[in-house]
Amino acid sequence: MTTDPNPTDDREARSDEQRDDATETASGTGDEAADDGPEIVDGRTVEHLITDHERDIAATAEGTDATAARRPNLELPRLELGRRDFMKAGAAVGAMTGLAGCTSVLSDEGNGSDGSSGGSGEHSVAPGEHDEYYGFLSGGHTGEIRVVGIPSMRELMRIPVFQTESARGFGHDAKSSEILEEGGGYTWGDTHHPRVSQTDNDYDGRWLFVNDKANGRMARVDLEYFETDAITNVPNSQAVHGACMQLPDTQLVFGVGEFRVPMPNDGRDVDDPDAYGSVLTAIDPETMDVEWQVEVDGNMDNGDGGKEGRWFFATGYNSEEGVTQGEMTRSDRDYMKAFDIPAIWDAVEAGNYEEISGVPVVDGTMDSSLNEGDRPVVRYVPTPKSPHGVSVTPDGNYAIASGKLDPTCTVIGVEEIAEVDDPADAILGQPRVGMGPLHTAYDDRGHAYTTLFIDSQVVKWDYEAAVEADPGSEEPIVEKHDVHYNPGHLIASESYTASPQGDYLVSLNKLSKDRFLPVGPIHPENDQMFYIGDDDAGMELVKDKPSYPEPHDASIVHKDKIEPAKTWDPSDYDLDFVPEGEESFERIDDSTVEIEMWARRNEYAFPEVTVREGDEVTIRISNVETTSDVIHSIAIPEYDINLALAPQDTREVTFTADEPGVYWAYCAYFCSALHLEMRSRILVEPRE
Ligand code: CUK
Ligand code: CUA
Repeated sequence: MTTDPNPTDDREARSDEQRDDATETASGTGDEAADDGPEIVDGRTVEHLITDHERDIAATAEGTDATAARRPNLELPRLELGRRDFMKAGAAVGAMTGLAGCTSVLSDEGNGSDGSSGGSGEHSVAPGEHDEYYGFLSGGHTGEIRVVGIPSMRELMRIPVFQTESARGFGHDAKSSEILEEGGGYTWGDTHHPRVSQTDNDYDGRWLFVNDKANGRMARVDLEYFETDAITNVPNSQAVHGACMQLPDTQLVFGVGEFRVPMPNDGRDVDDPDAYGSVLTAIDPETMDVEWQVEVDGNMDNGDGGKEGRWFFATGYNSEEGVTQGEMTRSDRDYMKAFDIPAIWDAVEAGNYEEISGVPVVDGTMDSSLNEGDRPVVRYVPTPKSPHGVSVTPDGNYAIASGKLDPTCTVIGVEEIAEVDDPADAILGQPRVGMGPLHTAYDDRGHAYTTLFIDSQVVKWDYEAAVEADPGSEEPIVEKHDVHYNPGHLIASESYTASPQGDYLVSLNKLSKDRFLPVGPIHPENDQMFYIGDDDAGMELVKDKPSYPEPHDASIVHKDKIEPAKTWDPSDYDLDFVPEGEESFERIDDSTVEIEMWARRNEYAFPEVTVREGDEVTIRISNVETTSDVIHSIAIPEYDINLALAPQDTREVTFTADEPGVYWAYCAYFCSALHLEMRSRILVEPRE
């Protein structure tokens, strides 16, 4: 594999079409430069960034002109993209046809030995073999978490979090229904940032926390049972976006508020945007109670915790505090906020807060009195235009923010942030990495990997070199590699800990376009895995995995750090187990029935149950199997219920039998040869 060590100069003059072209002609001329491309070469302005991106998309779609003509104009200041712009873009693409893309892509995809589509060889996992890592991917607006094995990228499990889900019975039994109900009673969520709890800056495998951007919530998944066990509905906040913990020991879980809203949002100030606010929320990981919030200026976006426990960093956009896109992107400068956690606790303990919706809210806005003096609660670090991702380097020395609408990353010194008078002086480096930098992950050798949304690439760079180099320098760049296409997050194995493994990197690409068989106008996304363990050979694209919409972030945890249960331990459950022989049917009163029963291969305790129309029926049911993987369920037709029952698990459900008739309750898990016969007749007798 021949990786061009310095492929940066002609980067901005590229397009997806050109890349596709290069992919097809695997023997392409990889070394030729594309110097005199179209005028789109220097993209420090929003206009250029958006034009570039829209051009890429338009050029790749079939029938460029028609597509472009249907595309709505973008409302950006001084910018209106119309048909003419896309015609221009089409011409630019034409001019570039035949120019080669990244040479490493040519060799990866062209040599056939370790092709990107299916995966084979060294980084594949043979049938029956286990993966090295768990990957926990957020499911975006499906509201779930997906568990994949890495490096195979096989999907191992899905964990419903914010949505009801029948296969696992989530939102069907009393306990999980109550979790969803107490979490606000919504039917969906938008999970973005799954983070696994840590002890001493390493994964402890206890919990996974994930945000709900849609309805402003934070959930906790128990990683013994791989099941959601708590949802906190965060007050004073819409869109809990960034999610992370206070390290090194998961002392607090942080939710980063994005959309600014009135606080409380109860009808006051509806059309007075100046009175809206955005808060950082601190949640106790054990109780999942909100401890405090800090109000800040501007929108916030993503967050990450320092390794030492003092600082929490959150990027932000819309320092303009506008309510339209034009207003939000007017300024060239936004802020990364550095929250001084002990200073915030001091303020809370000293009573320096306002209680809103039952939560202490500390004023961390720029003009707050708590930000005067030598121990401000929030330090505002000026960063270029709408920074998006932020992540702290494994050594804990730097917080790196990705520019989004600016082609740089900003390297902020964590020690320096505590010492400098002017927070701007904590900026130690600002390499120019490429167009549309969104998120950054790390290996164990001092490299940062940043997704470039607009360039459709991952750039590998050296963060110590970035501190040495002049601002705007491209020298720290080690390598760039194409991805397909438009990556959001990327994640490297154990990159969020103090000791990344440095072997695998997954780029979560928003668009898959032509990479898979077409499946209608809603395309899958494309999660691409790289092997990054060989710095001499460069990044090696190993796998494409189509992905249901839509993962944002992920955490990759070594398998030895997770200890899932094989069966339920009844003592972990707050219901009493129902052993064989102790089943019961009890009529409590004229309209209340309580049933305790069990399930095993291939029967339920009761082959039939008779109740009366209008009865409130409670069924508690245990799966008495002790053999792992013998799962039963009890599906109760007409009453919209399916309880999944892992071995030794007990679940309960209450429903009103308001429809007279005969209903066959059945087991929906194929559990044995007599699975189809595993049924119980529910007779609902009409009342006179
Ligand atoms: S955000 Cu989605 S790509 Cu919610 Cu972390 Cu950047
Ligand atoms: Cu039990 Cu099928």
